[in-house]
Amino acid sequence: MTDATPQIEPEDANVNSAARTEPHPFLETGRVLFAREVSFMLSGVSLENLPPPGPPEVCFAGRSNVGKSSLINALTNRNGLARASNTPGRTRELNYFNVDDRLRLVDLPGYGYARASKADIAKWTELTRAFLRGRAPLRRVFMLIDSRHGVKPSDIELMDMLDEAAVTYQLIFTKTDKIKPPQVIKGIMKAAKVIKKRPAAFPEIIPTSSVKKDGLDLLKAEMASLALPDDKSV
Ligand SMILES: Nc1nc2c(ncn2[C@@H]2O[C@H](COP(=O)(O)OP(=O)(O)OP(=O)(O)O)[C@@H](O)[C@H]2O)c(=O)[nH]1
Ligand SMILES: [Mg+2]
Repeated sequence: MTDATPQIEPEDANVNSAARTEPHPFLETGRVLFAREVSFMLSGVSLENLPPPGPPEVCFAGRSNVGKSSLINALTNRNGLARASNTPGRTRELNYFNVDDRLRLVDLPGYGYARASKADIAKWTELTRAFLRGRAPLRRVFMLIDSRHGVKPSDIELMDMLDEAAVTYQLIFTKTDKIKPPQVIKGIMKAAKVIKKRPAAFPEIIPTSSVKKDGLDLLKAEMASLALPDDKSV
């Protein structure tokens, strides 16, 4: 972590439980997991062509351009693994990545892009809703929020759906390098209030920067806590 990593004070954590006060118990497991092989599996445009259920799955959801693909690249230390671009709406499929046969990451197409066509929005809604509500191995949705913009109405819509479907989601703040640390903390506090009473929301919010590689250890640790155990090391 760099000096720019926002530190949430323990007293703030007590107010909204957005922050961790103890080291994450899966930090080392997460480091080892992501040091192993991560490979692209497939791109699915319909639920029928997704891989048969296997290891636990986590997905990255969020508004268009929030940084989903960049975060996957940063986590796996592979620049071109997930496509990332300046063109919103670039990711149009459900992209599957295999992490050491113990976890699958799914990069979802972004939502909330103002200039998307009605047909594209309808397609996103149909495919991702069906995936998010009905994918049996899905353990957690990482809902990415741009630190500069905070929670938007389209994020709230997704939260409503996930609360109703009882699918756990965790907020991940992205692009923290773009604003000053106190502003990041302020945004996280605000978001913590939004999720406080939501039944399927995981209370801890993780600030990240794919550019500075901040917050990745904690995110890896969260994912490791959901992955199959490492039988190769026993
Ligand atoms: N400064 C900064 N820029 C970032 C960061 N993460 C992503 N970006 C930039 O934000 C833009 C969008 O990133 P993507 O990773 O393509 O976003 P996405 O959420 O996958 O977008 P869609 O696939 O369109 O939904 C790109 O220009 C990235 O370089 C970050 O942590 N810091
Ligand atoms: Mg993308």
